[in-house]
Amino acid sequence: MKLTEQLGIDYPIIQGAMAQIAKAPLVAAVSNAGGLGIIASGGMSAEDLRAEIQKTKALTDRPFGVNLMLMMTNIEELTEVIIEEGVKIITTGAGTPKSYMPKWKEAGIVVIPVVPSVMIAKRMEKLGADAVIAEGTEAGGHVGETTTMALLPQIVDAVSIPVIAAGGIADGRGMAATFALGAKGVQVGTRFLATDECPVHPNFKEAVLKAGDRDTTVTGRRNGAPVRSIKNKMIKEYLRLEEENVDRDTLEKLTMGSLRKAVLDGDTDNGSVMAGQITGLVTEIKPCREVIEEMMREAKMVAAGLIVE
Ligand code: TUI
Repeated sequence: MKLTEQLGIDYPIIQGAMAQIAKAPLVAAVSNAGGLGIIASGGMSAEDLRAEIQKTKALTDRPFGVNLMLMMTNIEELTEVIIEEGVKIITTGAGTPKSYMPKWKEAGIVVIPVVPSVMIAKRMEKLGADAVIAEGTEAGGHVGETTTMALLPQIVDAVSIPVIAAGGIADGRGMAATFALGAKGVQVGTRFLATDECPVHPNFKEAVLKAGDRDTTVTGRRNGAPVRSIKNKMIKEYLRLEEENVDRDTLEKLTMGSLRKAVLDGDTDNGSVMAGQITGLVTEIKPCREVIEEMMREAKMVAAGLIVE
């Protein structure tokens, strides 16, 4: 079965689950445009998630999914809400969904883990994942080490389930490139930050529009939770402290609540402005429908016009 049929969507474009940002307005806009919107449940309580699912349902009749950030401690409760509300698609990130998988599969949910390596992709296939999202280190937020260009074909060769590409894709050229490497779909985050419907502070959108190809960096490699974001005052301070080998607590204090600062308050100097390396390509705010339709049109044109000689 084609991925789009399996997910009940028109186009194989999935919106990346961006914590604090990927809520009803963005999720419904992506799903209404024929892609797959995903609610980011990271940081939400079960009641928060239920409210967000119900808001989304009020805005769209199309399928949408929920992402579970596996570092969270309330996965069981979030799972109950997902099943009760009849959401049929789960993506996971930042860990292994091993212990939850049987329950999700029993509930008839399509499970699509985000994976940063071949080993984890194979493990997810064995556990019964319906597809995997191969996310390269170009992506924003919590990332692995390998680039999309290198990771994707290796995962495509290693598993028999569909592979969705993520990290570094913001237009039809990028989409076509990942399909050339064997992807059956793309997950896109950064491009959807700069959309009319994205409920992030305008300063955050402005930071994404302004940032160039070298303006993101990864912090936290040392403590095992590497995160890519746009360089700013806070990140420079973090890197300086990391260099000085300060203890974990000091670093944690600096980043505590930093995503909220950027997303809700628009404090792009002291907040965490998570975005991928492709941010340099994003220079205009558009409606989600336009992003999706342009991406499909361009990907088809690029793929049809490829000449290798
Ligand atoms: O999860 C993401 N990206 C994220 S989560 C997030 S929220 C956050 N906020 C502050 C600090 C840290 C996180 C922001 N961005 N992407 C998916 C992803 N999953 N990337 C890497 C992984 C991953 C890592 C290890 C998936 C599986 C895995 O398994 C390890 C194991 O236990 O086998």
